Amino acid sequence: MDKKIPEPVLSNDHQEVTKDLHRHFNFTLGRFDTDDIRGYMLTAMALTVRDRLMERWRITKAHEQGDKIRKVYYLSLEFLLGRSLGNAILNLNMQDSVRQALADFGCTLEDIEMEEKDAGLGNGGLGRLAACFMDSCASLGLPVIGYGIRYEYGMFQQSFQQGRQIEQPDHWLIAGNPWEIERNNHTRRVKFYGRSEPFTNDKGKLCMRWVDTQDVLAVPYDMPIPGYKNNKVNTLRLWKAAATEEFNLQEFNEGDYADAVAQKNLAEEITMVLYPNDSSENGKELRLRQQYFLASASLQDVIEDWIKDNGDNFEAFAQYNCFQLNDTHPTLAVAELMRLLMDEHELDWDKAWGITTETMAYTNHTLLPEALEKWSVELLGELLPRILEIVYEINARFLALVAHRWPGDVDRQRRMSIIEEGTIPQVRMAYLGIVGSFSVNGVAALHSKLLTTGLFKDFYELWPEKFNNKTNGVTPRRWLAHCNRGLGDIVTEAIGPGWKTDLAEIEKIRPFADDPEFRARWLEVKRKNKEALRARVIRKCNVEFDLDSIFDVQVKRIHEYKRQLLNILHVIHLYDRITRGDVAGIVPRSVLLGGKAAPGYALAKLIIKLANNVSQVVNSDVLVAKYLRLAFLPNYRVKSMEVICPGTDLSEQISTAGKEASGTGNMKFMMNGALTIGTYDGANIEILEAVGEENFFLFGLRVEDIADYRMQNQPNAIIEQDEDLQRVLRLIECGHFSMFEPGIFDPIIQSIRNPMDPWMVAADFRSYIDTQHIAAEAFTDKDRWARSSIINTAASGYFSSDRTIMDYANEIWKLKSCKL
Ligand code: 26W
Repeated sequence: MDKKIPEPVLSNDHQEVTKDLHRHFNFTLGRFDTDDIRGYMLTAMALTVRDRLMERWRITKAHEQGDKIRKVYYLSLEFLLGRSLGNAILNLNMQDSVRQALADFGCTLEDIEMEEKDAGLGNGGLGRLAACFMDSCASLGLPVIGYGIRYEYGMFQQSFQQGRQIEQPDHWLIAGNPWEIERNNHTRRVKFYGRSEPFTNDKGKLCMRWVDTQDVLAVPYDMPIPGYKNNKVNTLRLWKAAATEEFNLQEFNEGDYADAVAQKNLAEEITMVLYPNDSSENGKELRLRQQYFLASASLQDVIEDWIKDNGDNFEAFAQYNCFQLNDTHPTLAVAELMRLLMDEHELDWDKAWGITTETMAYTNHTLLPEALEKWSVELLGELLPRILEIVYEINARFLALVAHRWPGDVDRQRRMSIIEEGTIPQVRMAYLGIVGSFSVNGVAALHSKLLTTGLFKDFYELWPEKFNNKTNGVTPRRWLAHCNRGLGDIVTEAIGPGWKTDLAEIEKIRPFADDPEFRARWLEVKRKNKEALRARVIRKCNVEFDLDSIFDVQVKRIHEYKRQLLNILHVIHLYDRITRGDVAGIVPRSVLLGGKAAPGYALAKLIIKLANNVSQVVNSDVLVAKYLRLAFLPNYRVKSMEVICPGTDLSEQISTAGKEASGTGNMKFMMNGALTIGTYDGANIEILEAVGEENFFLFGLRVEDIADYRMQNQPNAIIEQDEDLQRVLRLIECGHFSMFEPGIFDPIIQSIRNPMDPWMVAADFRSYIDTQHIAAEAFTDKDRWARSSIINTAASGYFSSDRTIMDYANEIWKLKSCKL
């Protein structure tokens, strides 16, 4: 079919960009004065860039229209996008003209970039992964649409008061969001509450309908996702909740205006705030409403689109549509698709189930038991009665299958049931995801293996063909080209620019590790990046890092399994040695920590307090200062990482083996030439294999060891035999880091001494300390370090999200790229 594909007409040259910038500044924003212009300048520039995105968005859509193409929908409660301007400018190749245009206004690009707020619509790894995936899909020309929630308040902002975490709301939309386009005409209606009732339709068929519901409108806001220099712009559609007209009218007619408006809030609270928990969210109804709201609005959107071209004929639906579920959060989509197909479009159960199980794919991101979502049957029944009914039916048919396969094995039926029986019966969302999907994947090799041998073993025995691994990745555009121009430029000079779209090519810099001149330039760039990081730490923490010291960094959510505590114990150990005058072999070190604790996670918050208190003591001791500094960076987020990873020497990836599903920070650091000190966990294992043992500092127990060890884990015996650990604990216990608040760190001490400590802090202490020593020694050999650093970057090709997405596209989605 001949399609009319428009061409981009807006020019990227400096004059045109300047003209548009003026026009937006003066006319779109109505600014004529020149005072305090940065914020407006940012918006004007965003609009100038957006005009160019708009054209390419239209072109991308024109390509996709008309002849049918298979599309994928990435359903996620979180998209942690960070800033958009720099990324869009990079992808549209507008850097030079933008800089020149801004110069006319006496601004630099850096000046206005600073003004952009992060879109913090996610907690951590899972949300940022979704954002990297969107970037890769657009850059690979894949027809993938993201569906998420437009939270009014993103991830909270963190500050400290006497070293304790304080949370403040993140009203990121307050100054407007130039990147979003409201698409009122695609508004959907989502049902809640009410009841399910049988009826006979006009064809005499017995059907079910969901009645007396309280509906909420879902209004879509589209964000453009630009591909890298390929004229592609994909869509991220974020839903905002709004009250229906009737919702207000009913009360309004009863004369109660104020109540009517209050009711409106009830509907709109659904998309008010992102839940700031990255491991457990226990039974909050509002969270369940968010999940169903996303699933229902998105599925209706896709089905509506299908009906436009195909009417009520769903024969080929599965051939052209595929849904990737980002963890269990959107897995109600399984039951919702069944409902829409049966109740709204009159398909029978078997047809609907065939379509559902051919279109849904589920990704698991965690093995932590507390992070495995369950919803009480009671709550589901009240909020979504029709959905609960469908879940029960799915389960009944599934258990019949299990009974058929393993006759008489009632224990297995109980184990595998989607409904967990007990005093409070619950729906196991992961099981619903597995039963309803044709693909189930983990996010790193070890993690995927642990899923099939542990958590999902029964299901693996039933359906081995469903299970697969897709090791995570990160986008090399944001995480190298954009955030580390210095390094990107010398890589490009050495091997050309091909690595930006095919990171496997970066392997070609490996031979340069032997080139002394290249190594010198490499270290020079690293030093500049360390300067930038140092400046930020001074500004945000008032701590001065020594440029020549090893920059040792751990930034990520605060969680016991990630073991920031182990890191702090090492700092205390060094402090203890230095104050005792035992400084032989101590290499100057600057330790940076950063990350948010879930507001209700008391021990994680106490770990932050400990870090801050230790940093007070360490940094104010002039004798210690020569060797050791510790800073805790407040409000760690995407944009902080853009400064942190280029300036890091040593990346801390020290989770208890078997607990970190993959990790993605580990990949960002390695890509930027940091060396890793890490456990045999998640994607660390694959990083280690890629760089070789001599370029990685491996320590600690392995998963296999831990199972045996746990039985006879005796932290107190370990402590007794380890003088260093004893001294470290004694310093904490005696109140050295809490002079005016004695005993506040007791819960931390107890957790370490607890024979049931799941995180094995005491057990890994010795091996960690010794390996840190080896790392420090290695750092003193500048040549060797530079070589290892180059090799880390060279080996990072596999960890590009482009590779991950190609694996999803080929093996799960069966998508062909539609390269322009
Ligand atoms: C119910 C609340 C909740 C919210 C988020 C539970 C669990 C989560 C996520 C699973 C937390 C998360 O971000 N997991 C991380 O996902 C990354 C991307 O796959 C992995 O790299 C990390 O190892 C994993 O912890």
